[in-house]
Amino acid sequence: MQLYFSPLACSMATRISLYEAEAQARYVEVDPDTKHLPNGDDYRAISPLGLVPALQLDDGSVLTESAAILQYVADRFPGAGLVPTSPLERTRLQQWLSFIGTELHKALFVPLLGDKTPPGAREYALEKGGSKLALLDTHLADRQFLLGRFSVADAYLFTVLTWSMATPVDLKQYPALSAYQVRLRGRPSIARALAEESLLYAQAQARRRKSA
Ligand SMILES: N[C@@H](CCC(=O)N[C@@H](CS)C(=O)NCC(=O)O)C(=O)O
Repeated sequence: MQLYFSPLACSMATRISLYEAEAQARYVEVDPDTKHLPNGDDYRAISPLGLVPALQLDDGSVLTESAAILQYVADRFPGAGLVPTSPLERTRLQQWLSFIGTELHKALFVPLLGDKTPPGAREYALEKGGSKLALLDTHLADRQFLLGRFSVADAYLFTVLTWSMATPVDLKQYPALSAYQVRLRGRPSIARALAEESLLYAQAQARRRKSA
């Protein structure tokens, strides 16, 4: 299988999950501005919206949407225990994946990170986002992970939280969430993904500066 990703984007959650599962996979970088692949092909021929992640399976079929891809990876490698087995806990996992994808990724971080965000939208997102971060902080006050053990939802939450450093979101206001971030950073799959993607991000930025 082949993961289409951009460095430090939400696709990093799938990379972390693939590392957790010790899965064999290829990683293909997508330029988020041009939508080009390293071989010059247009990524939109693979995934029409040009968004990462996309996971191409060995039969050529393509999966999109983080919540779906993450669960596919977890189901494909059940030995890694990346999703709960009971129906109720599996639904809780989906609850968290939806929460992270909608309330945090799209509603909070996209307006804060966007360079074309309309005036006032950043402040609105930041104000609305406070209660979402506070909810997570309360939930994590007496837990190591979102569920009883590490799951693909933690891979996604960790990825989204890394974006806070480029925004006015101050995680220090949320001690349990901050501690969670620090704790997860020490996990081998996460440390490896973060180091690799930080380097690729810096290289992509240098290429962008050179061509500007
Ligand atoms: N709903 C999609 C959203 C994916 C998404 O927004 N990806 C971002 C990176 S985190 C992207 O590719 N942005 C490039 C763009 O907006 O052109 C998912 O959950 O996978």
